[in-house]
Amino acid sequence: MGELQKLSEDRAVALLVIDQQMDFEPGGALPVAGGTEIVKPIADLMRKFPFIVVTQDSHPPDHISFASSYQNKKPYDLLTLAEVEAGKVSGIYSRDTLVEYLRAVPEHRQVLWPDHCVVGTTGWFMDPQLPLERSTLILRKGVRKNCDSYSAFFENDGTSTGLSAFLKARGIRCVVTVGLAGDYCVFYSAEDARKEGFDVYFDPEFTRFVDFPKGSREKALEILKQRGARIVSL
Ligand code: VGL
Ligand code: ZN
Repeated sequence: MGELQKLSEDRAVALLVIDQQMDFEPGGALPVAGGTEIVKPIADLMRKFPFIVVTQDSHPPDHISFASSYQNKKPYDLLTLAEVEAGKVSGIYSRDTLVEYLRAVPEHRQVLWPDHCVVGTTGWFMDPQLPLERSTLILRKGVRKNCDSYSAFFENDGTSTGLSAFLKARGIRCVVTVGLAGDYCVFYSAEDARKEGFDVYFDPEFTRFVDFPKGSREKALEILKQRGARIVSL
């Protein structure tokens, strides 16, 4: 029996479909190269697994992660704690708000993104080829204006989404992580799943990478390996 079949028949396994939304596919606001190629394979996985969590990146306009919320910032710039503390950043967020946020997030910095996945816009919708009716849970994340959320488990400031408890309450011990993007939301979700004690299967065939900053694809795979995720070909 193949590994995929074993996983899909194991009642302790959940498929996590991360942010397979139109804005992350080519033609969207934050396109991930090759993001369309994985839709059919993921749809097939969704027809095999009985327990599926789908996440949907869901931002209000003026989100803290949007470059457009700042003066003198453009998409893919970094926002750092040091420049905020030095008074070099202005925009719709107060210095106090930004300092508080950046103190709480990994590496005290935020990549600034093009506006994307604004609730209700075309790009926010899940790819229509996904059989969403099969989902056990559709989890919206990144909803708070003042905080980004890459991981399905914890927002970037550490606030829990409740997903870990949700899965554990239903006997899930293992997750298969797929979707977009492999070095952001899929990576952080897989990493947090390991931290929460889940077995993790990560198949690079079912994700695509932003690879920004350059090398983030390799870095993500390396960290996941170190954390004991299984990088496999299903
Ligand atoms: C994502 C950047 C910003 C993702 C979401 O789904 O990987 N990346 N928001
Ligand atoms: Zn986002």
